[in-house]
Amino acid sequence: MFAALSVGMPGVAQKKQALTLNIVNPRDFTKDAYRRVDDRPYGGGPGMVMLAEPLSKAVQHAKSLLPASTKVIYLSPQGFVLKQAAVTRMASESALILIAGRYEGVDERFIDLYVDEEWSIGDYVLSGGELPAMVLVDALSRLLPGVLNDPESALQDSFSLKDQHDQVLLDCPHYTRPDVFEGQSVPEVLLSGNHLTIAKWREQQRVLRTRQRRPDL
Ligand code: 4FV
Repeated sequence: MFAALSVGMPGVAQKKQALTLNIVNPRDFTKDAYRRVDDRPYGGGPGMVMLAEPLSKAVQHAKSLLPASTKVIYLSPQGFVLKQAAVTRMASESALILIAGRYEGVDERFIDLYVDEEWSIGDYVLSGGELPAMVLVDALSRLLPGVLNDPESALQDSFSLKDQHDQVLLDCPHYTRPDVFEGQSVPEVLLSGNHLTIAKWREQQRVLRTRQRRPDL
């Protein structure tokens, strides 16, 4: 699954040596023949729970290769819902250890002993924490210095944009060639070459779109 991180922005970030990824498999830290990483839940109930031991050994191994202050982040639906502000804060860390769980979740004692922050990519349940971990890596990779060709574009994105009251805004509509597509033309203002008018129009569109689509913002 993690091969997807060798393409796109995470791939670019690695090629530019702005990002180093090490994938650690808890199965490599098991002792039994079946390399078990899960077991049945105390108290009964459906599904399996990830064992604390292999995860703790895997995290200790990862920590041995990283600064002692490295934060351990566990991706789970029980975490804070991830927003751009948190991604921006995380991007300033020199290293992070991301825990991708499976099954019903992990033994709570592992979380209590080793996890610094628990984050969710959204209020829905996936089959594993690998995609959430990769989502976070992707969001982080584009914020690392020297990764985006035009650093401006990171600032121009939805959720990176703030209005004059520091409110988060959705991004404005974007257009490219041809100037007429299936009978639909491009807003005249964008063809005017007047950068001030264009900037004003884009700002108005951001505010309008945010009000219409995300009144919660
Ligand atoms: C999830 C999320 C998520 C729950 C059971 C993995 C799955 C399985 N992680 N944001 N939403 N995780 O659904 O981060 O262990």
